[in-house]
Amino acid sequence: MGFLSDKRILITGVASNRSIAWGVAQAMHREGATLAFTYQGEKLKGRVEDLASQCDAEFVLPLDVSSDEQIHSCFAALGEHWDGLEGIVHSIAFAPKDQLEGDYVASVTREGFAAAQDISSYSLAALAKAGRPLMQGRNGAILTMSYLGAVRAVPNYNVMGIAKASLEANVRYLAASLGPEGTRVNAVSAGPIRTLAAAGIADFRSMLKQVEERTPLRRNVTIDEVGNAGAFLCSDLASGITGDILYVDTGYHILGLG
Ligand code: 0WD
Repeated sequence: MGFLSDKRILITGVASNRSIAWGVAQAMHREGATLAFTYQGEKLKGRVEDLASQCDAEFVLPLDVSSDEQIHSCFAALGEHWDGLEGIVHSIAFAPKDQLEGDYVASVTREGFAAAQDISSYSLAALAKAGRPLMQGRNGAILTMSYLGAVRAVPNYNVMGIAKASLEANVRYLAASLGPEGTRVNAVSAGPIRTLAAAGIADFRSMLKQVEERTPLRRNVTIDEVGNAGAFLCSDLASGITGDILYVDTGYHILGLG
């Protein structure tokens, strides 16, 4: 019996079999969780349905977090299938491509900044709010994905770094708010991984190379490693941990001078 065998968990942010959310879903499935998935837009529907079936998912729902209506419908539909929810995995981020290249001051715009905050940070609070009635009193957990750019100035990461700083603060405020009703909220801060979202960041390849050369473990992290840590954080093994950011980055964040 796996350590998530009594948990029903909603997985967002699967866009391909390289997605971090897919690594988390596979680890959770292995540990016995009952899963449901969401997909953003019709284009991803078939692919997410295929992946979801590999995890024996009970259902797959549409969800674009920029729409309050879709968030509402998603949780209404979820409530028809399940009478409660023990976990939400939020693995979603977006910023317009022109915001993720070059000098921060030169590239930042009001619209780009707002879009990054809305989709990459506010959406966590929106999902927590929509899921609250189903999660109350169930010792459940919410998990999101952050990156070192939240706390260090990383070239080209720009507005996304500020959105991740906001996301990490969001984790703390949500943890304080939902803790009294038994829900924990944590983030994994993952090292760089080649995914569709990462392809939007200028010069991403040199980030991977630099990490591989300098990080204590001398290699990049995998979605399976992030998945295992995410599964742990959403399980009762992590019952004393909330409001925290767990680095799963082969140790890169501890480095000073290179
Ligand atoms: O190096 C990396 N890949 C890292 C990613 C290092 C550390 C953290 N992360 C974070 C990302 O910032 C993000 O929060 O992990 C999370 C997942 O990202 P990922 O797995 O790297 O990327 P991907 O496989 O592309 O999944 C992210 C998905 C979107 O994919 P695309 O490629 O279409 O942008 O987030 C979803 C979408 O499926 N997404 C949305 N879902 C619902 N509503 C929305 C939206 N409005 N926007 C994006």
